[in-house]
Amino acid sequence: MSKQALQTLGEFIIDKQDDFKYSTGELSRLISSIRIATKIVNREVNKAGIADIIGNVGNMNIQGEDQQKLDVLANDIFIAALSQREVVCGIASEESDDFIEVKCTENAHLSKYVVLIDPLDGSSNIDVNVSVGTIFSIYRRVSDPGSPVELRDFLQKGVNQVAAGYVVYGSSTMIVYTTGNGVNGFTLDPSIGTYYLSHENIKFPTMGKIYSINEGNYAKFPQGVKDYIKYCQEEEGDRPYTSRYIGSLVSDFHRNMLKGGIYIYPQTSHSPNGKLRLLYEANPMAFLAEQAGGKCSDGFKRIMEIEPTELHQRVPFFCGSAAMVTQAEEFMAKAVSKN
Ligand code: P6P
Repeated sequence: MSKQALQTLGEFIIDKQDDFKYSTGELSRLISSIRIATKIVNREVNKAGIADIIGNVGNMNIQGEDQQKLDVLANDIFIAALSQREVVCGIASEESDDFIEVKCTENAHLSKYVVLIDPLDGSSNIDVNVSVGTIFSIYRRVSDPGSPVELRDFLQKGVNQVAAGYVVYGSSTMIVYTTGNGVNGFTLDPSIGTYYLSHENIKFPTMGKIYSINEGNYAKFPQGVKDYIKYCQEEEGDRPYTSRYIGSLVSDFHRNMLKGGIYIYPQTSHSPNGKLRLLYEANPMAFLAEQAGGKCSDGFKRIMEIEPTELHQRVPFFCGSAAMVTQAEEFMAKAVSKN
């Protein structure tokens, strides 16, 4: 019997159209717009080494980090792709201090969705050819359709997300996303610019043997994290675990989701809220993790229940195989109870 042809992302989006409540095709078009942008960013990331577009442009973004040229370019590509198709009424980006109201087309303000995006996460890895990623999160606007977009359209709890996903520009380029009905991964065939369904209904292994954390910050970690790391390193049962840390959230998350593991970016004595941003890093990754049967918290409570107060607020982040996150939370709780 002939092998069934691999489904393309375009075919998948159409097939799953009816999964979206009150589907009008707008969310499908929104995801297709993101798909187009990822192909353009992929082309630019792949030629970064030779096109002399790496290195800093010299200006800083709101995070106080040097903006890499690709950061700026990726941001522009996603904003252009999303703004010109009347699929969103507002965009918030790691690279932009304030949210952007989309007004460049006549009916953009009638769109019911807003997108929050980290256009090129892990960009400090660009110069050393380590994989980077894009992370996106999609909500329905809460302000009145047709009225100007408001900050409250973006400051929504993660549980309100309509869709979320990431792109990993790695040894192959993949887009992994959810609309609340499981997690599916698509791999790009760059020779024809088509994404094919390669990882259907991805599930986080309940338990794993990989822990991902920047142990260079060990001295600044809360006691509960120090205790959990020591537990992972002990010779007992199926430990010691393996430490794997790429320094690119999307890559560490992706590996852990396929193989089982936990990624932790905790609060430290220098960064009381950790480093990752709630709205366009933690929440979308948490949505994906939970849809794949994993777990995601700030060490104590579910990430997606956190009430946002600022566009670029940071949050401690414990995410991965459910049993491992629960174990880490137990170490956090025990350390607090001892204080
Ligand atoms: P550190 C990249 O800047 C990022 O936001 C994540 O992609 C990555 O996991 C983390 O920061 C790395 O941070 O402090 O360990 O270099």
